[in-house]
Amino acid sequence: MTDQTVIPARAYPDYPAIMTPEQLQVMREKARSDPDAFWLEQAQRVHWFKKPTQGFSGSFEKNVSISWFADGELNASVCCIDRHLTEKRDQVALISQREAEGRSESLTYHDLHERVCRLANALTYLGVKKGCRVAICLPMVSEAIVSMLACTRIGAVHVVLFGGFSAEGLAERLVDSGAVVVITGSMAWRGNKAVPYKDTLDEALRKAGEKSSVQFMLVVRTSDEAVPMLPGRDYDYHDFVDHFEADFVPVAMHAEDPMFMLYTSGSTGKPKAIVHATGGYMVWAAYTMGMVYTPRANDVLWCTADVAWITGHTSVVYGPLANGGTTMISDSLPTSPYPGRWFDLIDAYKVTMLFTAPTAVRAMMAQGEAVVQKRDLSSLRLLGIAGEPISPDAWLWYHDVVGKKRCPVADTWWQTETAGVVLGPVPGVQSLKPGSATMPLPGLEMVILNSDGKAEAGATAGALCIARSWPGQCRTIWKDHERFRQAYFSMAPGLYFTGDGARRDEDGYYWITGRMDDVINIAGHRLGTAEVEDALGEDHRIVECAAVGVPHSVKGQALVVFAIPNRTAVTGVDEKDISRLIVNLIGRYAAPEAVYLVPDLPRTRSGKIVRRLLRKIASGETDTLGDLSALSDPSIISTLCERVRSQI
Ligand code: 6R9
Repeated sequence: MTDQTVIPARAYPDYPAIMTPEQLQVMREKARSDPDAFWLEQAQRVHWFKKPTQGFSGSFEKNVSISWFADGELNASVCCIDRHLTEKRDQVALISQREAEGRSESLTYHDLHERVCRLANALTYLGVKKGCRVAICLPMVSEAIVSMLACTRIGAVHVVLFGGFSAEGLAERLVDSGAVVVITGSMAWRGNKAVPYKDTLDEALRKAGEKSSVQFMLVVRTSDEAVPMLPGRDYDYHDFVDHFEADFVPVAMHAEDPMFMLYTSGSTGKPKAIVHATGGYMVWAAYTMGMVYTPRANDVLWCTADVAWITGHTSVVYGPLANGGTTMISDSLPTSPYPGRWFDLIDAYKVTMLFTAPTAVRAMMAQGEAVVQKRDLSSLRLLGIAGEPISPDAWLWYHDVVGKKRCPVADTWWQTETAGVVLGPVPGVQSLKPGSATMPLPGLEMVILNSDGKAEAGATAGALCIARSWPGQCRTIWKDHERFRQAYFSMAPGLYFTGDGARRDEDGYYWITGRMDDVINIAGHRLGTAEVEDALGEDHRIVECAAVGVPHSVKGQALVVFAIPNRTAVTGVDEKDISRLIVNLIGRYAAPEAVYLVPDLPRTRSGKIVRRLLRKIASGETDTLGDLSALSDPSIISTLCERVRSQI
């Protein structure tokens, strides 16, 4: 680990830092000594119909109850649109670049207001009221963002569903959430693959049958081909919505009224819907994005996350718009239709802040430096990262090659459950360490429990927990508060357990070591799969790798490694080299049972490696792989199975 590399904040003299290090320290101290006063002050970042006078109430103990700004009233769409209408009416709020259609669309705050109001009227006409759930299953088109905001204008709870879910997966979520309306598209292109949104939803609704509460479906026409519409249930989005009035009086929401739910995976297979509350979420989106991404005049923030993820909610929609920024969406891929596509889009749209996942950085790295050097990336001023650990190597590549050492890299650690950034730098204010998500934003009290369950101050390692509630904390799991309590509050009394392991160094910087549930035990030696991956990640000959534990008759568990070799490296790497590297960097006990060189790894569309599948493939349990439809490229599975079979 290269904790020794420190890039001082003064390395970016031109970066418009929002405060001095001393001011940041004052904020931290204030948040610590008087949290309620601190958060009530931060709450002023959003527009309230009725300003709150209460901060936090509740407890992490017993049944767990969490409430913030309880006497406040607001509407999220007003925080994101109406409050900017006087000063920024003609400023672009949303750029939607449509690779599939070869065109883009820019909506000003005024346009966005009109579109959101029309849809709010249309949904109301269909019977949607405050508290109703509305499912949104759309590709990256402007209607996705308009739909989310229109729900919040009515007070309906949006449930954004990933378009890559199978019909089975969608049916389960539609039934569980009790959605009454679905907003979808006819289809989408992902690279050169067609994704049939409407067909899959039709099938999902057939499967759900009586158990579904869906009465209407609005279909955005995303291709020229006609899709079958069910009379009385299905409406063409624009034919229907565009006739409604472009004004809608926003519904005043209590701060604790639910704003949206988002399905995420836990340690069990059953998906869980994380519930976020209106007031706390909006303050959190405005605060975290205001601290880390800080939109200024003429800034364009392009967060490449799919809208069906928490990053898509907070970093694409609510964070940038609450701060009056310009947000960009795109249905492009970094390597398709040609390597370097994203760099051309950055130049074409003068993107100033690029926020992506480490997996995309690694994909760019694999294309080689020459692809970047050919492009003009001078519009960029900040680079962001979230979603998974990034190796110091990849971090430095992003920083040096894409950012030309001019742009700070903000590695931000957060979760669906935290709603926004928890660990991350205030750019230009804090020194950066490649591979570290820096430290908590003011107001977050992190605790690391070591293997004895003790919380030590200073340098330590163990289970990453949060000691005190923060406004963006999720309130419950939909219809299963007990599961919520069990999953997050049962490990240590009075602490929220993140599920992640972390190390804190002498300077107070945090290094995420990966999910605690991915720890394997080889003959009594505990080994983090992330430890192995970090070790290999430092070798230039390996683009990316995943380590998993498989059952072993003698040692209990054994390590298996899947690695993507870097074809652009000067020297190659083979299986034996990889074993040797691990033994040398970690120890003999970590010597892998098998190493497979592979062209790619199974990933979700948000880029996370699906280790569950790798474990099964590595242990030869290939007939129980389950549903593969949420993978970004399911065809990789047969390649991996073949590779494993041929090496046995
Ligand atoms: C925002 C998001 C949450 C899990 C989280 C952790 C991993 C997220 C990270 C990171 C290392 C970072 N994670 N950010 N690991 N460094 N900067 O991704 O939410 O989809 O809920 O995933 O992702 O393991 O617990 P979500």
